[in-house]
Amino acid sequence: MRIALTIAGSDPTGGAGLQADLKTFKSMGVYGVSIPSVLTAQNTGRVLDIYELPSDFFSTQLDTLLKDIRPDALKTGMLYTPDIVRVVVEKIKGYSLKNLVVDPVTVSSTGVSLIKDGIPEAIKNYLFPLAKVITPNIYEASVLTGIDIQNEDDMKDAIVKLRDYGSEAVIITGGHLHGRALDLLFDGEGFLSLEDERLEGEYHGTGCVFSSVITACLALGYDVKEAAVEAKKFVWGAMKSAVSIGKGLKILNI
Ligand code: PXL
Repeated sequence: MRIALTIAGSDPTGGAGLQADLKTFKSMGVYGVSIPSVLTAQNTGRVLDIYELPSDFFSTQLDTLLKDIRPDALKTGMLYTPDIVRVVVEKIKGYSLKNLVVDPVTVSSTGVSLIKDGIPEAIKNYLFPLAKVITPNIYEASVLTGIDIQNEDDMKDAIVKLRDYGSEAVIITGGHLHGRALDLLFDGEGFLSLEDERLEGEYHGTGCVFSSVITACLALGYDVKEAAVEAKKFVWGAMKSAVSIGKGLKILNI
């Protein structure tokens, strides 16, 4: 059985974060293991509070798991503090982990910041160079590059700049681009545009689920292009059948 690891924040609704990642791995036929980076108090309407784990305990969680289990692929989601990023980088190098997917989470779907000072720089400088693929959305790509992305040309400028930070490939998910649902992949050789019918409305957890499908696909031996096609299809289907389980945002049906 192929194994995928997620290192991410806990989201009790199961719509995003570590819980959504595990469900997605399961749907993809991959065995999921998980390390929480932070705990959030949240429901479908809001993130109320964030609890940081001491970084030495976070480190112990990773050592304990990785001395026993070797994941075929892994992803990072909400890392929250530069200290957590430092530990993640140390473990990826120390255990020679391959097939890293970095979802550079910055803000919740309900508009709350999910990062502390120094996170964009820490992720960019230390984590991206270890990644097979990074999966920012339009907003995250804008924050990380300083390019105000308004259209496909801006997306192309940003994606080239993002790849210069050191990952093998970049996928910008464009669900938040005006009026279009365009994802763009760049692997240094060429661009691949993936466009689907846009589904209106706000959904919780699309970025987490997208990057989890990519991670599961890498664990299964797909290349990045095949993984991107699969992820787009999976997220679209899960959005189409999204459910309202609370009073706030719809949750993807995974
Ligand atoms: O969707 C980004 C995200 C990632 N990780 C956690 C979250 C959220 C959004 O709320 O709660 C834990």
